[in-house]
Amino acid sequence: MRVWIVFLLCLAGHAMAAPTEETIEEDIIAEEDIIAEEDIIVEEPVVEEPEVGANPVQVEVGEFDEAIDIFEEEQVLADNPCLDYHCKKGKVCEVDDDNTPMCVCQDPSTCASAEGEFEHVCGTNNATYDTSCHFFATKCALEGTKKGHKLHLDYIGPCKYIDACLDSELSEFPLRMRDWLKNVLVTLYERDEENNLLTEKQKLRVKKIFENEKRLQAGEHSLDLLAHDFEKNYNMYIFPVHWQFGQLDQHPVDGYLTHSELSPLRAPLIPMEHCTTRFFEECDADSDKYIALEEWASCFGIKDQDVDKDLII
Ligand SMILES: *[C@@H]1O[C@H](CO)[C@@H](O)[C@H](O)[C@H]1NC(C)=O
Ligand SMILES: [Ca+2]
Ligand SMILES: [Ca+2]
Repeated sequence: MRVWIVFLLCLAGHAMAAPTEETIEEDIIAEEDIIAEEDIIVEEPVVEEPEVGANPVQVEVGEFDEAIDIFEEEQVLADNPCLDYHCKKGKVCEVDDDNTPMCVCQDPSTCASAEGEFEHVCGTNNATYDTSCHFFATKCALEGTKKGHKLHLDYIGPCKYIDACLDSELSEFPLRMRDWLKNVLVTLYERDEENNLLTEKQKLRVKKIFENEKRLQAGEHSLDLLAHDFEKNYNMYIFPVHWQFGQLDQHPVDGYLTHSELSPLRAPLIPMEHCTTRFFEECDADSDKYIALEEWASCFGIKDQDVDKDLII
């Protein structure tokens, strides 16, 4: 159960680091890249692989470092057109002969080397990369090829043997996940006095859950109790399941989760919960590689008539 608490912190950290202007800007540029590189045939838009495995500590340190870099560069290279030009992960900015900035694939050898195993990542090709920088630089070099299209960041940490997920174990997964999602939201609600992690509408919904005395408190619960609570307090789970979907459905906001969009949730979880991969695979009931809101809700036991797109915004 400790796993879920650690995970809670990870996600809370991610949510707090959430949608910044920078991310939006990166997306716009990512789209420009696609237009500029029309000669490369891609079957679907190349989307930004979101930051994975961010915990509150890493996020703070990382942002601090970046702030210092920018400050120093501003003084030295005030007229460098790359300064305010953001490239998506795996690319870096370079200027061409006309001093126009453009994004090119980063040479993996320019990535900072890992400070420990915890920085390694495992690709869907079951190859370990030193850091996510190495992974995205390598993926960039394969852009436009079938191999590159299929390659995704699978999970945080070096590749390892992962036990097969048994049917009985698979059925336990949504029980715990649902309970966890509800607790993440309540925790955000409790912390969210002024920093607006939740919108007013969302707060009202979570307030109802928070103030419900019958609510199962966060902590270790037997699977029987979790199952019983879901049956008895089913309504309390509807919003948390929708909310998580909305958190992930960002690139683009279209009611479908791609592999990349799911990554912030999957990647830290897989090494700890061996049913993660199978759960999300089966969640894509029609096997079109996207998890639609209806598919997502149904994986978590939400009835069809309670699936509501308006709950997400
Ligand atoms: C992936 O690589 C790890 C470590 O090299 C190995 O133990 C594991 O069996 C591999 N998994 C698969 C599915 O090949
Ligand atoms: Ca989407
Ligand atoms: Ca699907």
